[in-house]
Formats: sequence, structure tokens, C-alpha cells
Amino acid sequence: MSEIDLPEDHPRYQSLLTRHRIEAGVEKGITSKQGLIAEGRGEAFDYLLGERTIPSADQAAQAAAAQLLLADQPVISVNGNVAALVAPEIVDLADAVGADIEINLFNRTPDRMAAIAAHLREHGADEVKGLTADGRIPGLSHERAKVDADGIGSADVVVVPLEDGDRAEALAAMGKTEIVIDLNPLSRSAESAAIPIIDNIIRAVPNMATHARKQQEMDREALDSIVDSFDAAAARNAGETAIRNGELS
Ligand code: PTJ
Repeated sequence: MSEIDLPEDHPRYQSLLTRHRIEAGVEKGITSKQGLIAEGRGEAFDYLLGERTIPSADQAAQAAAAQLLLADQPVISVNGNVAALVAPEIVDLADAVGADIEINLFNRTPDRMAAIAAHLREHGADEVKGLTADGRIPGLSHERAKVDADGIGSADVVVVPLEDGDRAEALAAMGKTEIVIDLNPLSRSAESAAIPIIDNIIRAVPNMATHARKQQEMDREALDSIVDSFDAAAARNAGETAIRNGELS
């Protein structure tokens, strides 16, 4: 049995687990109510995808891991959905690639910032950025513009999971290399990403950490060649094709 009292071989296990985590996140003051809607949208795409990591998403996770290992200052951005769904896995990925973790919220309140920071620390994060907010992303008028100057503000590679696209576009305009995790291959975030991972974050983050640990001994040339051989447009197209042609069971 699992954290939701369901056998892991239940056909809807992953979807029920995801819902349970988001619900618990709302109860804990981590996830916004809008996060419930975002989850529903993601779930619909995942259903059509067959709730599996398609080969192109696995290649994207591999390229993302290599890109993070090559980065000078990688940062993983965390919002209320990400914290509720994959807090320990984010901490593990940050550890595997030497990245910082920074909270960045659309519905930013001091209470939610504190609740998410505490939740990440409970799951092993030493340092959580985002609370200083002494930097700004140019061209954004809402709360997501607030970043730490020594975090996302100066990062060269940023992991941007589960959000709408305006910040993703603004970060790309700042010249940052973006890794986006989003089940919607047509979202603006996925479109502005150097590496779009069309997969459920529940599967994508541990998969990235597994790839990173396999790549840790590789030299820069080998990592560069993994990144260079990745084709973002082809990955988005493969995700869209799988969703449009998916066989519903
Ligand atoms: O915590 P906050 O205040 O920063 O708010 C965060 C939300 C998620 C509410 C906010 O960023 C938002 O409204 O996002 P959107 O515009 O609904 O976009 C979320 C994207 O993530 C959509 O394209 C969904 O398909 C996708 N998505 C949702 N759940 C998952 C997902 N992608 C991967 N894995 C998921 N589990």
C-alpha cells in the first residue's frame, strides 16, 4: 500500500496519487486553489499521453540532466504545485546536479512562501532561495518577476516547471537556458524552452536525477554532445503527436 492507501498496481494509481498530493498541498497552504485547476489541465494531457514517459521525453530528460551538469549556476524554480508534487525529488535532483532551489510564485504571499520553504526544508533542502527577492525579471508586471539576485537573477540555466508562459518567455529573453517540464507541448513555456520535457513532473524529475547520476563521470565533451544532439522542436512534435494519436484504454 502507498501514501494514499491504494495498491501501486491500481490502474489509476499515479493520477490518484497526484491528486492526493495537490489536495494535501492546498490544505497545507502550499498550493494555490488555481493549482487545482492547473493539475486538472495537466492530468488531461497525461491521460492522452497514456500516463507514461514517451521516448522523446526521456531523451529530453537526459539532455536536461547534461545541461544542468554543464551549467555554471543552475537553479530549479519551485511553485506551489511543484512543491506539493515532488519536494523530495526536487531536493534529490538539486543534489545530483549541484543546483540551487528557488521559490517563485504567481500567487505570492508571505505565508505561502514560508510554508513552501518549510516544506522543502522538511524534505532535506539546506538552502531555499526566493525569499530575499532583491532582483527582478525585466518586462513582467506580476509577482513572478521577483527573484533572488544571486539565484534565478544570475543563473545561466533555469528549470521552469508547470507555469504559464510569460515568465518563461521573459527568462529566455534574458538569455537564460530554460528547461521546461510541462505536459502541454503547445504551451508558451514549452515553446520558449531550449529543452522542453513533455512529461508529468512526477515522472520527469526523478528521471532527470537518474540520468544525471549516470552522467556524473562524463567529460564536458560527452555532455555537450548529448545537449547538442537534442532537438527541441522534434521533442514538442513527438509529444503533440503522442497526445493527438494516443489510444485511450
Ligand atoms: O503556485 P503559484 O502561485 O506559482 O501558481 C502556480 C500555477 C500552476 C497555478 C500557475 O503557474 C498556473 O496557473 O499555471 P497554468 O497556466 O495552469 O500552467 C500550468 C501548466 O502545467 C499547464 O500547461 C499544465 O498542462 C501543466 N501541468 C499541470 N500539472 C502538471 C503539468 N505538467 C507536468 N506535470 C504535471 N503534473
